[in-house]
Amino acid sequence: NNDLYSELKELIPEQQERVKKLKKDYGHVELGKTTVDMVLGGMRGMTASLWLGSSVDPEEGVRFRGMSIPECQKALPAAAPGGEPLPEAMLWLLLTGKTPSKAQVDSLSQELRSRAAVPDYAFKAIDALPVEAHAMTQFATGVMALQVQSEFQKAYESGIAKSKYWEPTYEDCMNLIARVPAVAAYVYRRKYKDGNFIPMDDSLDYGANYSHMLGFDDPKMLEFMRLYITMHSDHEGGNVSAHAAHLVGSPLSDPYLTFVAALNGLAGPLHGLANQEVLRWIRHVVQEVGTPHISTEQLKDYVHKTLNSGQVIPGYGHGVLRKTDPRYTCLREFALKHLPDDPLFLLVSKLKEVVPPILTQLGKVKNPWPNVDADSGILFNYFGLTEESYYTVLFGVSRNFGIGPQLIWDRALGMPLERPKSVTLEKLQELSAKA
Ligand code: FCX
Repeated sequence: NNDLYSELKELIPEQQERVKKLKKDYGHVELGKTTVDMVLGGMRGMTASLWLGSSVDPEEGVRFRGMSIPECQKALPAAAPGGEPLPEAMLWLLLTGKTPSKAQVDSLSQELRSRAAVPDYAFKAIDALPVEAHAMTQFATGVMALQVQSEFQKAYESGIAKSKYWEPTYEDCMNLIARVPAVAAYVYRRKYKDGNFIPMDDSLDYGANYSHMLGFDDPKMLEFMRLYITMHSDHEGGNVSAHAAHLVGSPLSDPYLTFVAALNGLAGPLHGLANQEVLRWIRHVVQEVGTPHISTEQLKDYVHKTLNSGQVIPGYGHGVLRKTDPRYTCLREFALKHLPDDPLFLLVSKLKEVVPPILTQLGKVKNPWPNVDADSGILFNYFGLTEESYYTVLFGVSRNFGIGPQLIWDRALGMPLERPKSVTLEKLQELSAKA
């Protein structure tokens, strides 16, 4: 099958059986205990939900459908042989668990282009906001307006059977993925380029088209955008954006409502907004010292100064990872290949030596190593996308690739409404006293 829908339709019955059997035969199996630490510590380490597309090992990092980042870079089709993986290929992999052929990826590119038309009222909804509104606010508003076209909502209103939920969900997810770049590019051009908009180019793949609509056509930037979207697509189900999507999708909120929930979580500075914060932090250092050629001692001083003022060092630390994020390493390798002498790249390289020992000395940071947000902004900045307050929108466009497939599977597998138990402080003390 070159067509993703047909491929998926074939896979669903087998997976439905698998889940049914697990529930029937092994529903009682314990996966771990819930401790007071988990309740007070943001549910760290609590295995609590199903996520098909990817999983994160604390030491090794993410695997997409069992494949490491280098394996994906090798196996997934690229725009030109030997190039970076196409985001469409990652979408196919996340949804089906299979590595697509180039023909399948091309067909998906074509399908997404054919779904890409954005209704004018979505742009008007953005226009209703002041230009100074944060890029994420403008983006989420535009995406929210796209919800008017939800196929799932229409189908539910006309009484669709539960067994068919996944079909309009698929339609919505594909439409949403197809339409989001034009909305995101509109925000960029409106906010930073005087509303000088650039239409989609029908000859380009997904990542290249997004870059083109933003106003960047350098072939290296197109490759970087493909890699960036692929790498940021998914990071298992527990991170704030994926978890928010999973929760909000669970009462059958349609994919648009679900994706906006994810974006709002992503806009938090401890999650996706960290990519903006990293560049902002670096710019402050450069401004203060007066040059990007900063000595190790000066850098150490600035790190201490940030920590002493009660702030975090953005781009470092993680809720699950305990080693350097392989997504960081992958983007760094791209930078080493294409911009080894860029002064800001040299600065973040120095930072990666300076920060971990200082964070380790604090004695409380579980992971002092760089995360995915530590170097992505440097690359965009190098290619001319210098407006850091836009960076989280780029992350958002890419997160759609992981969230959409999971939502389709949630509907196909008939996953229920999420409703975990909470506890009062009195009850927590009472239970603790008994233990
Ligand atoms: N700088 C300073 N302090 C840090 C730190 C950092 N980079 N990372 C962790 N800490 C501190 C925490 O603030 C916490 O302090 P507290 O006990 O006084 O409240 C302590 O160390 C223990 O936190 P830890 O268990 O290691 O980390 P958490 O799982 O609670 O939080 C995040 C993980 C990512 C939120 C944390 O490391 C952080 O704030 N990092 C900086 C922001 C960032 O880069 N976020 C992006 C993460 C990710 F890649 C993404 O989602 O995009």
